[in-house]
Amino acid sequence: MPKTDAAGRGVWFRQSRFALFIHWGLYSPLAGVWKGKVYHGIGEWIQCMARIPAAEYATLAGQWNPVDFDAREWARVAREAGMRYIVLTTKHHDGFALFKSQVSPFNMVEATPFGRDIVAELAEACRAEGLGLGFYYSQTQDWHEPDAEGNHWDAWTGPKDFNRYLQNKALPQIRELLTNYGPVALIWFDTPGPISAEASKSLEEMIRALQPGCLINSRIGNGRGDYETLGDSEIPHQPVEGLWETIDTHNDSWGFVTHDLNWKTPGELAVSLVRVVSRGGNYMINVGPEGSGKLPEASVRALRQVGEWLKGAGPSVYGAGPSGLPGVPWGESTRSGDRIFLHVLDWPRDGRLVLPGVRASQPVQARRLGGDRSSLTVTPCQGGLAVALPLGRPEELIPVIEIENGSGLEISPGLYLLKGWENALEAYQAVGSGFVLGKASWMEKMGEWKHRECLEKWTTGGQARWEVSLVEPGWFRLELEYACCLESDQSEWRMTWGGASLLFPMIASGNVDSRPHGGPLIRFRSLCLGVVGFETAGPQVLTLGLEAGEGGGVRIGGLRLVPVRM
Ligand code: H79
Repeated sequence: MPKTDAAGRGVWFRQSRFALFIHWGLYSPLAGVWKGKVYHGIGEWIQCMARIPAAEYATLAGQWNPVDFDAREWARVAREAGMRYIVLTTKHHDGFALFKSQVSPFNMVEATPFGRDIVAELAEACRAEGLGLGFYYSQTQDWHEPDAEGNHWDAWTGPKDFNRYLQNKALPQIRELLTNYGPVALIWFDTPGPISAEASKSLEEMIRALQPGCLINSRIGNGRGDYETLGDSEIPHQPVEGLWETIDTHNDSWGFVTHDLNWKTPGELAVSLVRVVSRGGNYMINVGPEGSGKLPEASVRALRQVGEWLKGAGPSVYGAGPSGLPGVPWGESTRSGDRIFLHVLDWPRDGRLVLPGVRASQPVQARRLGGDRSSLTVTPCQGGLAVALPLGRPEELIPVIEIENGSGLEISPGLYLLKGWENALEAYQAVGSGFVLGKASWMEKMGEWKHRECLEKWTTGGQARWEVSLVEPGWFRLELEYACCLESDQSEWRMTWGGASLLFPMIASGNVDSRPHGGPLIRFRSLCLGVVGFETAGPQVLTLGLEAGEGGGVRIGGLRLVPVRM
């Protein structure tokens, strides 16, 4: 069910679009290492991965003195990145509170030599920098508390009573957070797990009573909350209704670990931001400050460059949403009021940017956003409109073209193939029977989720069709993106496209059903099916069907049509 924001709390949220998530806690100084052993999973899970008893873990607080902590610096980095709010882990699953709490002495002020209230300082810094302030609070898991969920390695004795933990710690601590630090933009819950409907309700009621304007994310559990948090790092293919966000992290871990250098580039961050906004959501990117409080240099550099880009590109992001234009292989598009923004991720080599399925009922005004503002020529072409661009790609993270009078465009929705570009046909765009549209989710290392929509649960005779419109004739190499379990190795499939009909065997892709830690591993790969020319522009159908063999272990991620010269 979409979160419709009937109460109107989400207006600022929709406008904001871009946020900073901060994971910082007792796990940060450990940086993924416990007693000399490196734990490869997400850093904030080290207590669980290393099965550190709660009492022993608690002694870390006595040694944590993060002398480089500077809330104002964190807030400044966020503001300069063009972000509009910050969400801090005030208490993660380990149960350690970064704020002064009467409820539990396991907190920054009482348990560390540092003795400062991190939340108070960040609240002050956010006010000074004009940012919204949000609090992550792990409501179900608390590995410090025998009554809460999550800690299955300590030999707690006595019956567990979740309600006792809820009444004695979670609710009173959230009350402190909503009472002591001024206006709170949002409370961010996580891993609802087995939380009962009554518990979710009591959390929500308390928040509403204390700060009626405070937003609540959907991980409060039981269908509650003002906005939907999608799966970690999950970006949907299509526009999603209502208020929602994608969360992501700058590398693979959330909390700081020394052995994770898999930083996303500034360009990749900007692309993810644009993809999320073009589907109607907010993008919240996480950084994990070091144990000392210092932000990783790579994160600061990357965020700064995104911020530079947003100085010009801001109107295409803040308050913007889906454009309604058909998908294109060269980029993404957003809309804000009457303005349509084209994010040119791949700059056309021939200087022709084709908008398929679009006709203009009046002259179209196009220019570069944040560029030299000179007009770009827009002309009708076969199957759509063409914007004439200079041959050289502007030096920006993502060049943006602005169309001022978007309401003058007549749009024919559909699935268009553009000559000369790598076109993707996604799973969700297929119609047919004998399969279901599902989602594969797995963790590659430990704790970092990967998601892929796919056509799965195939039965013999099942057939998926992609009905496309070819804008101009052209030659393509067809690649199949798929994952295949051993049991479906050599199952027989048929692909028909552009006059070709090809019977081929599926090849096991190396999935692993289950691993001791981290569940199954699903491996998508691509299989080249052949090179075929499409002779005529206009409607075309590509079909993929299971002819014989066991298809239950096959997941079809989609098709790619890679342009070739023949
Ligand atoms: O706060 C971040 C994560 O710590 C939290 N949500 C984001 C925002 C999160 N909670 N759970 N998970 C993410 C996924 C959990 C992965 C695990 Fe595991 C798989 C936990 C237990 C099995 C990997 C393997 C980590 C520990 C063992």
